[in-house]
Amino acid sequence: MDILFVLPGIGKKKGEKYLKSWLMEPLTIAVLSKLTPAKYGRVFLDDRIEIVDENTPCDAVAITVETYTAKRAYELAERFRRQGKIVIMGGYHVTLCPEDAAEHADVVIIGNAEGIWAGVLADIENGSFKPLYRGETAPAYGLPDRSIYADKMKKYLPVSLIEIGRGCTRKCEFCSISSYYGGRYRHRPIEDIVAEIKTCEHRIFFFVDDSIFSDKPFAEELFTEVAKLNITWTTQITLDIAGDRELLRLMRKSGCKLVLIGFESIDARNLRQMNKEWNAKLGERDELVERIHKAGINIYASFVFGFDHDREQSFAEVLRFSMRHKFFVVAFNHLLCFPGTKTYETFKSEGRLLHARWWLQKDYEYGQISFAPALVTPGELRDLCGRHKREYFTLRSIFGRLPTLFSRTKKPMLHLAYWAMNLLFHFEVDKRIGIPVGENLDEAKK
Ligand code: B12
Ligand code: SF4
Repeated sequence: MDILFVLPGIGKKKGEKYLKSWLMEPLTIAVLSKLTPAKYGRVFLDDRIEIVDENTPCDAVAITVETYTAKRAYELAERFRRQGKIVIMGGYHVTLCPEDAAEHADVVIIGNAEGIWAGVLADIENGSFKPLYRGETAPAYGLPDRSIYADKMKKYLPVSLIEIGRGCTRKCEFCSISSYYGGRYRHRPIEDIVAEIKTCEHRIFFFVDDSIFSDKPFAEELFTEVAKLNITWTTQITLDIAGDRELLRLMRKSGCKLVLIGFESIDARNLRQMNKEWNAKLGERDELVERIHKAGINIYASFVFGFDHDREQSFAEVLRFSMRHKFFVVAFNHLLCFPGTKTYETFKSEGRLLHARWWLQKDYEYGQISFAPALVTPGELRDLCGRHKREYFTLRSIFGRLPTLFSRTKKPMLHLAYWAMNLLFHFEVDKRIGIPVGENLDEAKK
């Protein structure tokens, strides 16, 4: 039996290439390939960079689905089903909204693939498969099979993606990770992680955890081991790490040069609404940020706008806060009401969703607001995000932040990363807006 793995893209503007800053190696596919018994044939098509042809020889098609890629995934699924292929779907969107995917898949997988994937394939081979399987939430184990996309490696950003653990112990209401993993964090054995790091082609690593400090004693041990490998790495953390100076020191020593922090908002009322008020209670925000910078770690600051106390003024305040701290880069995104989250249910019950299944809406575009914000219109929210993002990434702002970068680090590699990321964001801010989410298949083939 032959399996075709597919990673759907979200779409492209006519005549333009897929966003460079999103072209990371598809770790999900490497993990699934590793879990696939050796007796099955396997191929991988990456919809972001190549044509996904429904005539590709195979018996079953395994598609990974996020909310943004759901429409595109369903279009592809229908094409494969017309060719008589069995379509299997899994991933965040499928787990959090299985009834949506069930309309387009023969087999729906809820949760992690570890522990069930080989059994699902055996059932398909025997013709006795069920429409739905439920995997336990589990950490990854062993080494992912990156040979499945070795031929495409040059097209991806030169960064190796590694999983340390899965989940997060916090329960922010808008967050898919919190809904998927139910407030639990489970990590891999350190030996696995170290062994994997040693096999990777690139020496810059993105540990894809959403909150790497969910288990502090483990994080300490991990950083001590990683320090021996002489690598550079980045990850996503919560601001509370700044409360632990020793952990910060270990982290820096082990090669961490940049962290993404989800500040989300600087308004305590918004943080309360999303159940992230602990982010404000941690102490003086400015002081915590300074501590991270003083430890020699740069910050990719991420904000989400559209909660009930956001008005035009809030954008200016966040921009000022970001400029004051001279963050390496920032993200000013609008709130996304992902299905399966508490925020989605609340907005739905308040009648504030503009479309219940906005991700399938015809002509839905990246940047389009799918709910009614309280103090601005959906159009204003979209424009304010764009305008303030553009402002942070003007050449004047990029140059203006340079002296601070020099005072924080002399490392040429970080200066290179600063220019690469800031220029990429400078040129791609507007390119993102208006990307069709789930483009027409015929358009995609042109
Ligand atoms: C790296 C990353 C990115 C990268 C690259 C993404 C890529 N697809 O290569 C970049 C930076 C470009 C990115 C962009 C975005 N991302 Co992102 N990203 C991640 C991140 C941190 C890691 C993904 C990963 O490799 N995980 C490791 C793999 C092994 O885990 P997994 O995918 O869950 O797979 C397991 C199971 O889910 C299941 N499974 C998954 N697929 C399938 C398929 C089958 C057939 C089966 C059987 C099982 C199965 O089995 C696997 C093993 O157990 C995740 C968070 C996370 N920790 O996972 C967010 C995450 C996927 N991103 C998210 C979001 C929202 C976005 C953006 C929309 C952000 C934005 N506002 O612009 C964009 C959309 C881009 C797009 N999809 O085209 C959300 C998705 C939520 C949702 N409901 O869909 C996540 C979950 C983050 C979050 N905190 O909510 N992202
Ligand atoms: S801390 Fe981050 S990953 Fe954890 S639930 Fe909150 S937003 Fe999600």
